[in-house]
Amino acid sequence: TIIVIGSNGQIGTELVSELRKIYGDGQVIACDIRRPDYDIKNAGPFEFVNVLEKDILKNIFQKYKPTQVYLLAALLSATGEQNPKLAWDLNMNGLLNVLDLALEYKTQRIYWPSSIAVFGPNSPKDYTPQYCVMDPNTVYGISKLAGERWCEYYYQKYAIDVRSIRYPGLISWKAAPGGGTTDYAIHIFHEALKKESYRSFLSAETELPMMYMDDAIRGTIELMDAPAEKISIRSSYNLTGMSFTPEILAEEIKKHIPDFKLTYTEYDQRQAIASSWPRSIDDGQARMDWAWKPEFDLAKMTVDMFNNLKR
Ligand code: VAH
Repeated sequence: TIIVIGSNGQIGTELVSELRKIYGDGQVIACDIRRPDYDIKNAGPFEFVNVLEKDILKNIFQKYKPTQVYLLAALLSATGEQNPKLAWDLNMNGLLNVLDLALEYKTQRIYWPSSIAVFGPNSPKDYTPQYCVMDPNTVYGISKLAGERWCEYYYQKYAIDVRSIRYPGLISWKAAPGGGTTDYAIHIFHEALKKESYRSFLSAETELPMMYMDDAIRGTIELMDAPAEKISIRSSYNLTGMSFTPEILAEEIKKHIPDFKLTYTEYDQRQAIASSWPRSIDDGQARMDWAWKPEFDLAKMTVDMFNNLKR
């Protein structure tokens, strides 16, 4: 069996349904602190799990003896800054609880997401490499950088097969985003359809690495399916789909909604977070090790978003 902790989140929702298509509903246990808000009659097995309650988590490992564990539960960049100690506690101790139990129950593979948030003001901004200066200045970024170090430590010390991807901003239409700095790129599509306008909390020229969720889910599963000997990175793989600014995204949206108007809010604290992150990412190592290749560019993503949101 496979357990997905944080199954209700933006990534978890789609990862659970994709894994269930591959392994069967009964083999994928969705775990979260609350039930999914979509209709749960046709959902597969669900367990209430708070990743900080190690005894409850241990019962889940004992009950299912999972072959794979995906730990997606976390506070993201913007919400993390509102609640720094909870963000550190959840993001860090949640990971350590899972790593310890995975070791105890000999889980074959563990997946834990990192983020481009591990890079900071002094990291190279363009085509940020796999290895470079990393001085994250959000609690979320600090916890993801420390988490990468723990993953590599457990791999080297205990040969635990933990794998990770530094996700860029992820855009999707199925589940709501989780309070990140890149969420503007999701809200803009909903607002464009509702009122042909959007007020962006990031400035016009704020370029960020982004990826369509279809690519992120496929990339995650391709990484997890790759033979262990192909994996040369045990901290976390750089991965990206594209980079764009709010202005560039608005131009693409106007190809579908010609009267769309993009305006900008007063200064928002998420601007400082976005300005500390790279403009683009070099994901050459993932391309070399496990043949990573994105399939959605900005035009194709925009078409797919509108096709699905307009239904
Ligand atoms: C966030 N969506 O904004 C997440 C992600 C790189 C961005 O980590 O916090």
